[in-house]
Order: sequence, then C-alpha cells, then structure tokens
Amino acid sequence: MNKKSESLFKKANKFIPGGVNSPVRAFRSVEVTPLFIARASGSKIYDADGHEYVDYVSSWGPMILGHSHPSVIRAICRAARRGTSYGAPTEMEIRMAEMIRRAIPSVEMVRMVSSGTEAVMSAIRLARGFTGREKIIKFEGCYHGHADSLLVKAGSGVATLGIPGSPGIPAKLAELTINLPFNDSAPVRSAVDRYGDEIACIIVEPVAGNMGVVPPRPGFLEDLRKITESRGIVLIFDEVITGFRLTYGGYQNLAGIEPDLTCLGKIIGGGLPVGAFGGKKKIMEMLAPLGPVYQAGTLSGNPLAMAAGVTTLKLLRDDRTLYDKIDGMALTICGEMKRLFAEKGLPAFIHRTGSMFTAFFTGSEVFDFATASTCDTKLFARFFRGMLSRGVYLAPSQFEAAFVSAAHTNDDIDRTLSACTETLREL
Ligand code: HOZ
Repeated sequence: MNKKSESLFKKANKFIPGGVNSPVRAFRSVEVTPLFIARASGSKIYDADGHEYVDYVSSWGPMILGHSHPSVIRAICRAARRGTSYGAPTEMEIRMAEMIRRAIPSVEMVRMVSSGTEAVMSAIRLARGFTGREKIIKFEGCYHGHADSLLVKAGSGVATLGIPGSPGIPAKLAELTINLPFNDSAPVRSAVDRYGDEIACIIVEPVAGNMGVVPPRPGFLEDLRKITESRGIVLIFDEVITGFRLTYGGYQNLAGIEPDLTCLGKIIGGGLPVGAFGGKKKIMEMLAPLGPVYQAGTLSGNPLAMAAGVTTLKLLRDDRTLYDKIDGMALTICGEMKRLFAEKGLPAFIHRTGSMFTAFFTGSEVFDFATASTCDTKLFARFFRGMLSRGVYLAPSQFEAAFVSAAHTNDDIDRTLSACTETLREL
C-alpha cells in the first residue's frame, strides 16, 4: 500500500544514516515505514504513494497557517527572484527584529540564526560569557536541540529512542549540565543553594513540548524567575515551539514573566530554516561585534527565511481571531478524544495548551518526564498506526506534540474523530 515510501526508504538507507535526516522521522518507535512526503497544502500532507493525510505534525510546529499558504509562498518567490543569499544585511532583517521586539517585550535586541538548536546553543554561550560561570540547569524531558550541553536526559527523539545521553559529548562538558525534574522548584532551590555562584543559566521550555505537552504547574515559572533573579543567573525561555504558537508573542506574554533571554524558531521562519535568540540589551550587547562573545552564520537572516517569517508574523498579528480559532479546534478534538478514551475505558491523559496537545497513554497524571515515561508506548504505537491508516498523520512518538493550524477545518476534525473512534474499537 505504501510501496513508493517503502522503496524510497530502502534507497535512502543506503546513503543517509537510518534513511532520515532527523531521527524521529524514521518512525522507529511506532514500527512502521516512514512516509516519504511528496507535497503539502493547507491542513493536508500527501505521501509519495498519493495518500492524503490530515496533518497534525505541521512540520513539528511552524505551519501555523497551514502548508503552502499563498501569501507566504508569494513572499518567498518574490524574495527568491531578488537572490537567495547575500551574506550581508538586509532591510527585511530589521523588520523581523522590530516585529519580534514589539511582540515580546523582554526581547530588547535579537539576533537571527538558522535553527532552534543554533539559537539555544548561542544563548547558552552568551549566558556563560555574560556571567563568567560555566554550569547550566535544564529540566529532564525538555529538549533544546542537539547542542552538546543539552542532550543529557533530553526529550524528543532522545526520549523516543530511549537514548540516555549521546556518545561524542565530552564527560567534562556534560558534568556542567545539571538536570532536574520539570515542574518542581525545590530541587532547583537546592541546586542553586549548592552551586549558585557557578550557575550561568537556567533554561526551560515554559510549556514542555518535547516529552509530549506538559504545561507548567502554577508557580513553577514564577519560582524560576525569583530564584534566578536573586542569584544573578540568566533565565532562558526556550520558546522555539511556543513562540507565536499560543499567542502573538511568547508564552511569557500569557504567563506575565519576563525571562532574560528567549530562544525562538519554527513559526518565525514561516516554514523555512530559522532560529533567533534575544533578550535584555545589556546581555545581547556582549555579542560580537559589540562584545567578546562570538557567534556568526552565513545563512543567518537569510532573505527567503525573513520573507516567509515576516509574512507569517504579519498574518498572525493582523488576525487575532486566528488564535481563538485554532485553540477552539484543539479544544474540540481533545474534549471528544477524552470522551472516546473514557468510553473505551482506556487510561489516558490528554493535555492541551492552546493549539498543541498530546494524548498520554497512561493512568497516572503527567507533570514531568518520570510521569510521562509511565506511558504505554506500545499502545501509543498501535493507536498511531490506526490513525495513520485512516488518514490522520500524528507525530510518530508518544513524546511529541500535535499542532492544529488555521487551515484545519471542521471536516478535518470530523475525520480525525471518526478515525479515533474506529482505531479505539480495534485496540
Ligand atoms: N526535534 C523535532 C521534534 N521535536 C523533530 C524534528 C524533525 O524530525 O524534523
């Protein structure tokens, strides 16, 4: 049935490790051949065999307007006709920086890079350079890209494949990363009491999206802000997923907490490779060429990516009903799924924050990585395969989020829920 995907996967394996350019895409934990994608439009994605799927992967978050949005495509084409990369500044980069600055008040200055990983890696270096300290605190199950300091006990593919860490990361470097449970301030306080003057930064996904969606408990982010402030530690919000996904701005706008640095990516690139990090002027001014902390990139602020990103942000800024619409659709899907799971008597917790959600296949409440790890991943895999065979494309891992876009329709929701009903019947 998926003949073309199967033969492409076979061929890909000859030349690309594991046949994919990013591990979760290999569909390993759901034990099925990955789909090779031929095209995507609106809420739908089409594989090489011509099958249509309602897409909730949304390129792992960026496609908030749906795939191939005509205005975004027009902007990319217009930009491409003027040249695809100059390695020199352009006016569009200023527009992007101004839009981010206006939308996220804590970001007084911002630098563009080419991926979320690069944004986080640079923000950590900057925090270390600014404070003159080396240790960092991160939370188990949070995923901040694949930079060396951040892969220990991480979420996303690392959690999906059950990899505890990664060879290739010097032990001496890993020792500088302190891993603590998400949603618990007490261990943070203890670590800061013990190592306070050695800690450069605390980095957190304000809503975790890489161990499945795990929202912060009331008070957790506030505590992090208080603790960091009192000890001169840089607080970094990794809003690569949540930035412009939950509101026009960051989750920090909703939470009313101002971190010192913020990392962005995904949506601000409108589907092209982009990342950004920004924050307080006095920290950002440490960056070269103003200051001594070095960071650079040939494709940083790439004109195509800026065109796609600025157009996407404008569309989000100018239609505030859009967030209500996608949140409402996610609410309907999650509410109905919850009902269907309960009807079936299947233990599951469905978490939703705005337009992102995860169904956790476990009977215990999920609030950190240890509790997320109680999920029955084999059962999730069966659910995933049932949904896929009925034309619904979810992330191929228990430890990822589903994303609703503005292009999803009531008809898509109906299709999703009937697929869910039928899939649950056979579980
Ligand atoms: N790290 C991404 C999910 N959180 C997966 C990236 C990809 O495979 O494209």
